[in-house]
Amino acid sequence: MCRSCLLPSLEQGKKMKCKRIFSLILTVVIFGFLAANSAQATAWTVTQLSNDLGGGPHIYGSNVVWSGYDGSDMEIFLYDGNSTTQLTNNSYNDYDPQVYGSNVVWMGEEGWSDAEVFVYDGNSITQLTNNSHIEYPPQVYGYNVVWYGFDGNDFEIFLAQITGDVNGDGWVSSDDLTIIIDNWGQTGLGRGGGDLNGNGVVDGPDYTEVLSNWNLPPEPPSQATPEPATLLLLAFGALLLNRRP
Ligand SMILES: [Ca+2]
Ligand SMILES: [Ca+2]
Ligand SMILES: [Ca+2]
Ligand SMILES: [Ca+2]
Repeated sequence: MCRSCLLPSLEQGKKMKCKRIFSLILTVVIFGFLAANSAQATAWTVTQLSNDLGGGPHIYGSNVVWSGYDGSDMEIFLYDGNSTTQLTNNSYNDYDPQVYGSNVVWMGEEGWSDAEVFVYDGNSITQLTNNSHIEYPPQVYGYNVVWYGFDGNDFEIFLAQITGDVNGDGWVSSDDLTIIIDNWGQTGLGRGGGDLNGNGVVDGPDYTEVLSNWNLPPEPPSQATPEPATLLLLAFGALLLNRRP
């Protein structure tokens, strides 16, 4: 074969060799970079959430709560990962917030010797205590709120739960009614088994407690209208009420 015929294949061979060398160098560089980064500490980004003398922060997931000054007294603020909402707007100090999901609890100070427990359930605020005694900052887990307060004689532990909410999901609905009907007449099951009033048996007062708090707080729109199955449950429950254990 003539020399001029061999030249194109020699050039192609050189190009292939260059490509292999370049790929090898690139691989070494990438692995070197990854290895160097894996040895570094995790990077953190700091964001200033408050601009109001914020104090006492607490976090659950991306939800952050704190007590901040509004120009006259302390208020409770909630940051949901995107924006900040001021939950309280009153003339006394609100402080020591805790958050679980969208539920927030805190203390509201009515005076130096008196404070009350408040809860925000994602929709509205409820005052859980109303007395002339001191209470200490509450804790929240799901729809259970607990705190330490004076009962008139000494200090005790108090627990608040949504009235009529058997399964503790924050809504009083057909799910709660189903548990009561399924366990009707049984004893020793506790609140989660349907004995809401704590008299030891799943009975009429428990059923009545669910009905009298039906859809409180309001259920999601998709569940707000009673379905035929729910209406059947209600009718069945009414029958049970006529033959209490
Ligand atoms: Ca306030
Ligand atoms: Ca009080
Ligand atoms: Ca429920
Ligand atoms: Ca009962």
